[in-house]
Amino acid sequence: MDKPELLVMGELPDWDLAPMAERYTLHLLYAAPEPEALLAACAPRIRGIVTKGEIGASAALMQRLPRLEIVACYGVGVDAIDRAWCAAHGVPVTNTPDVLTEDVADMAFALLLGVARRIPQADAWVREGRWVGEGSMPLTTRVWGRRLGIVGLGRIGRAVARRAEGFDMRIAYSGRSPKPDLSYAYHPSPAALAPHCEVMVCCAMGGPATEGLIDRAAIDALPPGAIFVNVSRGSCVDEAALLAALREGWIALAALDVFRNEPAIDPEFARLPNVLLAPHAASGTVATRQAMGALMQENLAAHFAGQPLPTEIRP
Ligand code: 8YV
Repeated sequence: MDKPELLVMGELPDWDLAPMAERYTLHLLYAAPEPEALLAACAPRIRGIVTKGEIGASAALMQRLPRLEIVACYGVGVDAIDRAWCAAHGVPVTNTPDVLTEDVADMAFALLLGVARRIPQADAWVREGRWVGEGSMPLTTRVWGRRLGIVGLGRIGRAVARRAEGFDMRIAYSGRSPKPDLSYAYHPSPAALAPHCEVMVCCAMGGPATEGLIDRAAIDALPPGAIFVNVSRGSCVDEAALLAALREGWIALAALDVFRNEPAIDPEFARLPNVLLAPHAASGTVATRQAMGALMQENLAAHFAGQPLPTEIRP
């Protein structure tokens, strides 16, 4: 029997591509010198799209694939996939929840500690001989015991909160609804949460519901000198307002793993000395990426075997 043909939108590790190539015919769109020519040639036979959190599957693409049966996302966030189109055309969408939660929460804390305690600058201070030449580096900012506001207390937000408890932080959160199982103070919006936040960490899911969620009003409501961390999606933030607050020092420090228009981010971020940058790498450990790939493949295998999908996102 012919192998099902899949369109692979973004680069995947060889440890996924190799076993997938045995079961499927893979069309690697990201590696094609002429993506349009590749698409024109294979579109009528494509039965599945494999995509990633940061790379989308648009209606314009999917309507060119008359045999499309499944969209499998290598990532938990499916904001870049046109789910309304998928629902209307009976195409299931799967993602990779849970397996990446703890690593993303680790990264939120790594970024928070990195920017507050000036870890990149500390490293440079030693390497550049400034310790010998100038003595101690400038003093840094305390993290433990501070007031933390988490925007979005889903799986990742809760994992951030668990870590924050170990740092004796005083935790509050905002989200669509209060979580009755948790005693942290609830606020209905980031603007309402902001006055509490010496540190604000954004863990909200992306997509239309959270577009511009952390807006100018929320940023203006932060106490002066706040620290802002984002491990969710750049689209959750009004970046112009964030940049203005960083320029003024209203937000003293920011640590960002996600941006609008990745990877060609607003170049001003890289010019600001009070920002720590990461290239959308929060889930990027070998162990988690292997687990994400395995779960994505389980979803594909279940689909083509006619079995229930392990982690389908309900339309
Ligand atoms: C990316 C993510 O998918 O899970 C998500 O929503 O954004 C990330 O884990 C990852 O970078 C793989 O490309």
